[in-house]
Amino acid sequence: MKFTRMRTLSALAGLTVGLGAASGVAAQASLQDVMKARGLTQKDLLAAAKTYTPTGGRDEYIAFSSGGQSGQVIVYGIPSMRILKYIGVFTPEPWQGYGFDDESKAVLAQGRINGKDITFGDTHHPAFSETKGEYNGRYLFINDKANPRLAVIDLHDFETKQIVVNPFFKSEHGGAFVTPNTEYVMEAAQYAAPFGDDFVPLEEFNDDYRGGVTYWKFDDKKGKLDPSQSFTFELPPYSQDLSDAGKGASEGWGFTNSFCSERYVGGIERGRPPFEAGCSQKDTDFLHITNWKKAAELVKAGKVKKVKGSYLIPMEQAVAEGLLYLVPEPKSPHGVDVNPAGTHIIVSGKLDSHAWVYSWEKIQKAIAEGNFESKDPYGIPIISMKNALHTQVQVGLGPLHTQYDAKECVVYTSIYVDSMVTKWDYCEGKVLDQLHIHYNIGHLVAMEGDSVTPDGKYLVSLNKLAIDRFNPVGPLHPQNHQLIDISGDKMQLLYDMPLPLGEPHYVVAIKADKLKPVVRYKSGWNSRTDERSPYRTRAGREKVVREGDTVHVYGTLIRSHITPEIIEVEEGETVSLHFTNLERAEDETHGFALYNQNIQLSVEPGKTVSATFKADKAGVYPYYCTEFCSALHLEMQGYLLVKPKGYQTKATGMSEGQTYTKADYEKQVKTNVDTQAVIDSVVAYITSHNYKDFPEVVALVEDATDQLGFAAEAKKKADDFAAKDDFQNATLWAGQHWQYQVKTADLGLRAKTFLEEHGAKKVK
Ligand code: K7E
Ligand code: CUA
Repeated sequence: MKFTRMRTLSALAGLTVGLGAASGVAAQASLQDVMKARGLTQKDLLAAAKTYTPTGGRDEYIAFSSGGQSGQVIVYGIPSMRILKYIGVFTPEPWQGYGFDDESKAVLAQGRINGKDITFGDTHHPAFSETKGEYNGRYLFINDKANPRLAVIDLHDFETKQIVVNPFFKSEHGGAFVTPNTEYVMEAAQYAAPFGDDFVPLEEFNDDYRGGVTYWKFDDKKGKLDPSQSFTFELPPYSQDLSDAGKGASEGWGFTNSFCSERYVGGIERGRPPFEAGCSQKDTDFLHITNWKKAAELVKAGKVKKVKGSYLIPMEQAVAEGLLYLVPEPKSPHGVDVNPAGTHIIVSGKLDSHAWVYSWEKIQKAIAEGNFESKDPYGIPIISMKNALHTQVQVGLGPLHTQYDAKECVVYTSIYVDSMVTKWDYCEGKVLDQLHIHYNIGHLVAMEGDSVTPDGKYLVSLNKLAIDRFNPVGPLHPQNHQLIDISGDKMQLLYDMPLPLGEPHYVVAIKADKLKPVVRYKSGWNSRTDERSPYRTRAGREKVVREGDTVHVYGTLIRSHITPEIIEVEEGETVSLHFTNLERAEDETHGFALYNQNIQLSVEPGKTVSATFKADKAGVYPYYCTEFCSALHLEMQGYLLVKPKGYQTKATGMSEGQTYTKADYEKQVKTNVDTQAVIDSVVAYITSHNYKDFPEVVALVEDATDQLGFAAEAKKKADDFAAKDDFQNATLWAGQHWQYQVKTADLGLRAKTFLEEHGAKKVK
């Protein structure tokens, strides 16, 4: 784009740019020279060739990483590991205007808890919406561990549309995990707490503190979670952990780990041994197995009561209806991962060196036969381990999470303490390969690894520590995601990517061609509610409307002006700004920043956004566009004048900094005539080609036509003033005419370049 702009300006100035003369072929270093100078090996070059993506290139997979306590989602490409976007989710993000415009503030306000704004989140597990167990590329869900919430991100524009607050939990970890047709999104509690908001002493932990798992109903048409149709299983205070939804053979069921089933409550200050001692005494904890399909039927049949406006299935009812079972699992387990066919479930215990493979067939058999070894203190039936286990495999010290390969039976497990990835076969129970990781791997992700048809190919290791891998940047280190090639028998480490947002826990990766994001909004669009904004404004219809105490400004943004350029209000009035971006061209976003009001808007093509604030102090408040959108971007500016109450204007007219003569006017007219010739030649090129076959070019041409329309109006004003011998105004309007011409030419040249680069054909 910069290049195109330069060409525009040089073309307009009638300059010829000499290329080639200075480019020295002789100065080119050979591959060997570069390898020597940088100390690279053949192996490094091979790794580089597998990740390097030339300019303009695209990635095969798009990864969505949790941003941890940054409360955001990080989007990057695989295998290039280039970061593409941070999506504001639970945390304001000024570049996107997230948390700064009225529309997104309303989304963040959905995440209030007991009337308090919570402006961060601890995001852990992103999950794609699915159809028949395949990622469908439409939505992404992500949880907040610190304040039990879930968010919905719409992948048609990569924006957060909804936040829901769990009505019962005070902490959660086992979300977001979706059922195979996105019927429900699982969200399991973590640290047990009373379901109510009142104080309950810790002495009553066993009786009144509770865990649970919520199945949030997802309305696919609306793209929203529906709290009124969601239900929660009450569970014992066992510190539920990660979850996974059953699929294939186990579709209809959900699996949730737990730790501290000892129900130990620490309190060093009360003279008690700490949590960590009491929470790791038993050799086993419990895998919770919940039947969501049957639970949904009970809800539908009106057999489940609502508490705090949401369906709650008490443990007693769940046991009586056969919806809830427990299976012992290794001490302090972490990950629970269902295989693509839904026949096996792999659980890893942080304090064990084994991964445990459970057989769904065996579990089902035990349930069908009522074959239980005992009941837990809350009356939940326990299936014995030997009646549920397929095999256990020694994979390394501190196994955490498991990902499935495209090859049957092959899996990759992260080994936290040993800092490695173990590749193993869960059908036969044998280790295949091990690769060292720097350092302390947490989650890992294979391409489409949670779907029913994983792709394998690449693995990304999400390391807990980076230590010495990058240039030091102070005591707080970047995160390190390591890219691993898993296409062969041996895993090969390809690349270290530092991530300056923390701490990412989990990533999911989808085939890039499954995503079909829009490049512009329908005109006048409220992107957060996905409907036309009542404040949308068309070109020439800008207006200021006073309603009671509020001044509504219906404005527009287009290269290179903000309309209105001057906004006048009185001290004490509430101002509600509404801006619509009139552009259609790809990537023509305008920003809007206003002095001293904490306002920064991002207005992408077609979007309408609002910002409401109280003009409580008289003064002068400049505003401007924050995206470098055009050559006259710096001139995309204006003033908000907040006048003292009862201020009387002493009208004397503006004094101009410069006066213009007939000669100035004629000089400008000559420039305009020359510029028009450039535009005409560009238009001739475009219209003589099949530009209508390229939607990108059609958008540019539409924008150019708008600008030409404005140009004609400006020219008429210039002509009229010239006819009256008012060369001051005539020169200024002729100058404005030229401004519109420049923008038209800029758009035209972008369109022409696009056509040249995409092999457009000549038409007769
Ligand atoms: Cu292992 Cu929250 Cu899934 Cu961190 S979590 S590692
Ligand atoms: Cu619009 Cu800069």
